[in-house]
Amino acid sequence: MHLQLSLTFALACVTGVLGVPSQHLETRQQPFKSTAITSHAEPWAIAFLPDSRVLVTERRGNLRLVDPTKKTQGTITGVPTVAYGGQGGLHDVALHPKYAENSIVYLSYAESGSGGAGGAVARAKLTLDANGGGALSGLEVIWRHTQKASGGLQFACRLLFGSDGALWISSGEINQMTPAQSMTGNLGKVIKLYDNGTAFAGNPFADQGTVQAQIYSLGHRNPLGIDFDAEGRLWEVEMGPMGGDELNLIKAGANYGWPLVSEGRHYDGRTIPSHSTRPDFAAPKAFWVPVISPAGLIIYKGDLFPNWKGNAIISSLSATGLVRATITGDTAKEAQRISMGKRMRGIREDKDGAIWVIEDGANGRLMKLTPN
Ligand SMILES: *[C@@H]1O[C@H](CO)[C@@H](O)[C@H](O)[C@H]1NC(C)=O
Ligand SMILES: [Ca+2]
Repeated sequence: MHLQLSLTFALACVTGVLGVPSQHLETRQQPFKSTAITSHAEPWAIAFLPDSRVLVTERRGNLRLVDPTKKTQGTITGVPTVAYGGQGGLHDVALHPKYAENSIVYLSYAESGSGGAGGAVARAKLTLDANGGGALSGLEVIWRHTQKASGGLQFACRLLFGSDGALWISSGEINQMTPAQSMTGNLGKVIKLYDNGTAFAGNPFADQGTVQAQIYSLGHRNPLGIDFDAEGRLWEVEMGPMGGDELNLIKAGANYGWPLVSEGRHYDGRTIPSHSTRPDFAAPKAFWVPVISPAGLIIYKGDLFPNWKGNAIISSLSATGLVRATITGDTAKEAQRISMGKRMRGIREDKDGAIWVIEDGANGRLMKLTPN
């Protein structure tokens, strides 16, 4: 009784004296149960196999096969050589929409070449073995950045398949800035392809040239998360420079302004005009100053967290947790920050509505989030 009373009193003091805003109160207790499954060296991305096992990429070039029921992991061999360093290495993994029939998986990664490193996307057939591992075969590079650069920064290259079977790639500008505005290169773009790497026929610049034909939208910096909402609209999160992380609604042919406009400033302190100075560019639906460092995105569609349906859930590095934003029509607004005490690298929603996340860094845990 005493204990309870003093706890209540202490809580009242903390909330009263410090004046914690009420929107942040609910984040004191995590609104979900998190179950740690496995631990990984610099994990980047997760993908669900039909048998409920999970593929996890690790940045040095390892592809792991996780069995969540046993909390064990095996190795998939045959991953291409990756350019590990800076932010580069093995990045995303996605299953072909007809994976159940063709066993094809897609990987994005940084590759070395003339001038440094650039992003690439390859596909291969995945054969699972009886020992909790497997092998890739017939690997084929289907897309790559049109130039490479030193420094190892901002490759991004999230992969996502749409309901029309198209493959979407969120292409970073590898810290080269102006190429994000160039229509003769594919840096700093959202790319839409067929599953074989050929440009999608309905793309907005389809008749303007081979590279132009890949481009769905331009003017992106470091787009690390893409997902569709229930209406089939594509949303994207990208890291801005110093300030100015963005949540964008992606429209065919639109220019999102980088590096000509931003809500942030350059790392050397130079200012950048804001989106409001250039109404011809698409402004973000939400932005963050200071940054949250968005590293992954889902638009929640399940039933396990009914209050989050239709919301953007962003895995965030510098906010060390999840950032939830509500979407109303064409607008978006931050609604909640859920501190998890760790930089959160990746996020995916499973078909049962559970949310899976992976932490960043040396011992990044794969975790399943379910309601309390
Ligand atoms: C790639 O797939 C598209 C759509 O199925 C097809 O039209 C095109 O011919 C294919 N390209 C190659 C090189 O196979
Ligand atoms: Ca922008």
